[in-house]
Amino acid sequence: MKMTFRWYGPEDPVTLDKIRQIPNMSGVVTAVYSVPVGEVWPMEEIEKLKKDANAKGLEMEVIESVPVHEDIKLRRGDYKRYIENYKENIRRLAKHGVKCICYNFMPVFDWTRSQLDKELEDGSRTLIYDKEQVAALDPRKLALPGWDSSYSPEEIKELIDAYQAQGDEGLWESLNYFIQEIIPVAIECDVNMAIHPDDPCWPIFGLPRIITNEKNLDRFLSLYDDPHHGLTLCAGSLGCGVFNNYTAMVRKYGKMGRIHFAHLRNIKLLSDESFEESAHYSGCGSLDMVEIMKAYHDVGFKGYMRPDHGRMIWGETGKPGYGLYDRALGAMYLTGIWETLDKMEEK
Ligand code: DNO
Repeated sequence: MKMTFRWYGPEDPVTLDKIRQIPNMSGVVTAVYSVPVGEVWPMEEIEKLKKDANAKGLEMEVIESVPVHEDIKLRRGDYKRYIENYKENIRRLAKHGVKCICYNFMPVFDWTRSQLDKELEDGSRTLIYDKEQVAALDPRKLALPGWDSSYSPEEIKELIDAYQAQGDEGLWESLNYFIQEIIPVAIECDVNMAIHPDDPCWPIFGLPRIITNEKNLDRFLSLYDDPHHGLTLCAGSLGCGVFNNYTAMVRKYGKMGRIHFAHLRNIKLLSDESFEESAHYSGCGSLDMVEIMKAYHDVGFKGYMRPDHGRMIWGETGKPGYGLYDRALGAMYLTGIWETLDKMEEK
């Protein structure tokens, strides 16, 4: 296992100097943010990110994400050109030593929450998903960190209509088309493609969402029989569905060698389809982190891991979910569990 940390590039207030001081940190997970979704990433920008990270003793072997243009997910418009661009990005990243690319296939909206600063009992602030609050939101006017904010409300409305017309099976067909095109390039470049599950793992705003549960992950993996076609197994995204057993998924897909990237965070399930993001420690949430880490350890997980969203603690402000302190605590907690498992195995 290689512990990594998400870094939003030179603009990120969580600097490389801070990240490198977290014990056991092997590298950063980053991306080129200056290029519109779908376009080719300039070589100089990839190179600069890598140079900056390497200069601080950090690797840049994981990219999160190379986003997939909506035209690809809808198989319309310029999708063929965008797929060619995507292949070129895989090649360029591989040239710079990237080994794993995370992406998702969520229509229009990436991860979704209804509130980004809910105060918890201990005074920390966190992200929550409340079913009722979400139902009251107008998706045309929503914007969350990490989303492509280049669409106008009218364009979002049009996109939502197009996805509803396409439906689940249409989205599967688009995904299959995309996978058949890009995986051969990933194989050639020896880059592991790791799809991120839909977050949360159920349909929102009437949009199809398909990377949500074990049955669909099985179906996804069966699209291409090669280990370069794999998963980012995100504990928070899959774990918020009561129908998912995250630990069992780690064991199953880990044994198959299909998990390339692990996102670990804890969530507290509040009711059906409502949850808050808690501290990583098992005692704070609904997921048992020791059981999860043990499953990764038992399957001999050699991929990348990162602490996922943290709360805002100690007065920190910044990008919701991506402050320094709570994620650093999470990284150390996970590293501590892993070290214990290693040592117990030696005995
Ligand atoms: C949220 C992240 C997601 C993730 C993408 C991967 O914090 O986990 O935005 O990066 O879905 O493509």
